[in-house]
Amino acid sequence: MKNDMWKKKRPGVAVLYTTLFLLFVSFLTLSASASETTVSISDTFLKPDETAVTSIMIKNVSYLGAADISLAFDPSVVHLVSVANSDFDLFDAVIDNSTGSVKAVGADFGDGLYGDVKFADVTLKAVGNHGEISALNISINVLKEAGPDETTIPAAVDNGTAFINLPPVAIAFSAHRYNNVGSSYPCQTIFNASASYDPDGDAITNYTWDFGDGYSGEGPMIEHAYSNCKWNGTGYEPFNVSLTVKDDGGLANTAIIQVNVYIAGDATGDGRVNILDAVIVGREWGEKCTCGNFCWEGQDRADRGDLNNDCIVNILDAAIIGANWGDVAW
Ligand SMILES: [Ca+2]
Ligand SMILES: [Ca+2]
Ligand SMILES: [Ca+2]
Repeated sequence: MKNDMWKKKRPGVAVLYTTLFLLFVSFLTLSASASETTVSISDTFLKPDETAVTSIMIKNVSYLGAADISLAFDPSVVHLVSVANSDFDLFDAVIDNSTGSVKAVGADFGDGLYGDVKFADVTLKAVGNHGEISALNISINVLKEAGPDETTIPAAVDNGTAFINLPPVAIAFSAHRYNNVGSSYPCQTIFNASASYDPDGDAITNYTWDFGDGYSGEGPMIEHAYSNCKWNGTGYEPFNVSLTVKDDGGLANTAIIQVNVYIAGDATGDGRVNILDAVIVGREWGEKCTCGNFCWEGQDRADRGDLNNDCIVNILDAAIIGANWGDVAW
């Protein structure tokens, strides 16, 4: 009897929860669509005495009619060469490189601007020394809709920075692009970031790796063992490995590479350990890495056949196939 009463009540509870859930989903949808207008200037990187262009954007507007925006900068670090190329029909800017400010106004002819609007391209020249920075601070004096009502558009500000410094360039290699499963066999992945560089000669002070499996590490050369592979039902998915390098001025750059982690003994990458894998090891028997640093660059099949990642295809790789004969990834 108790059971019957409980059963009768359950549909009402289910309807209540469904309604609450739908309300929550529609709230999320509304919040996502009601994103705000933002006036922003992106970071810019210059060498001493050279110029670079960045842009002031007014993002996510509708019926924008006029804008009056100021930009403040450190005139001992950068000067402004020009402020131009606006999406507005009428545009004018007054640059003052002695105080470090520019005041610019744009006006639309009446039909309004929509979406992401370019207020202006700003051309900067570095007048300071390598390593110096200048804030690029925006203030909004007027931002209003087209038409006679003078309706103000509320907006957030996203300031930028001018760096007299170029960011480093991250370059990542995985010595072995295949196999890489390291839980039960000596099959470490070796990652190498030593080709990364800084275009203006700064020291690279940080090499940070994210191996894509929840683990991370530091250093220009690093080993990592994956403890499992990602089988999606029809094939392996590679791990995305990211390398972030920083120069001694704190500027960063990130590169992403993919590594293929297979079950032990699977040279072909089909998810099974069988005769086809033995064939690869047989055909590549005796092959060694030729490009140094445990690197199989340009030797794709030998890389596959080197199941324990020791840079030679030999009896140890054949033994891994033997020990895992018949295994599957699913
Ligand atoms: Ca640099
Ligand atoms: Ca296979
Ligand atoms: Ca080997």
